[in-house]
Amino acid sequence: LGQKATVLWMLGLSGSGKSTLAREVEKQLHAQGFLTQLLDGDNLRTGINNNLGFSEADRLENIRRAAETAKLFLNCGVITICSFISPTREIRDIARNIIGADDFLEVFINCPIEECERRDVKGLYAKARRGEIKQFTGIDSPFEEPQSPFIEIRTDKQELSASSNQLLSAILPKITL
Ligand code: GGZ
Repeated sequence: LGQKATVLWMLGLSGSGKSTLAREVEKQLHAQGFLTQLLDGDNLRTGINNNLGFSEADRLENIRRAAETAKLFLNCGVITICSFISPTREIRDIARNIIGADDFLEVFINCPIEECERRDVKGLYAKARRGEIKQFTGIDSPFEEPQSPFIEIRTDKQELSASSNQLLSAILPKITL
């Protein structure tokens, strides 16, 4: 393999564009011959994490298992793209400690909550505002911005292709032998 394995840990609010960007970056990496694995709420919360909800303790366990899973992929040489809200510094420290700081690239998908709520792709913000979903991140559950991410991507200020290029050019030196 002509690649150096690493974990891209993408974090941000619901609706910030994490999954869209994660899928686009994975597509571009594949096209360049990299071996990748995407881990996100869609494939973990329906499978190994299907007994977990959104309490603080469950989010912590969600991220702990996600990080342990990412470490398995990392150890077999795969570029592992993780996409989880990962709302608190404590939660992200847990992930970083499991994976190892040298292989953990924190990618902050920064989009103001007003814009996430305006997009409301799945109607979840509206439900949270009506009280139909409790403990919704940014509404009645905390989101702490990272203080020193490897990279910050403003999805409200640029198109998907620009965000993807920004992320790819930052990580290529880290994943190329
Ligand atoms: C936040 C929630 C909640 C609550 C359901 N709070 O935009 P989505 O829908 O597709 O992605 C969100 C996903 C978040 O799961 P994560 O595993 O990334 O979260 S964490 O890192 O905090 O464990 C959202 C949906 O689940 N969702 N209820 N209450 N997001």
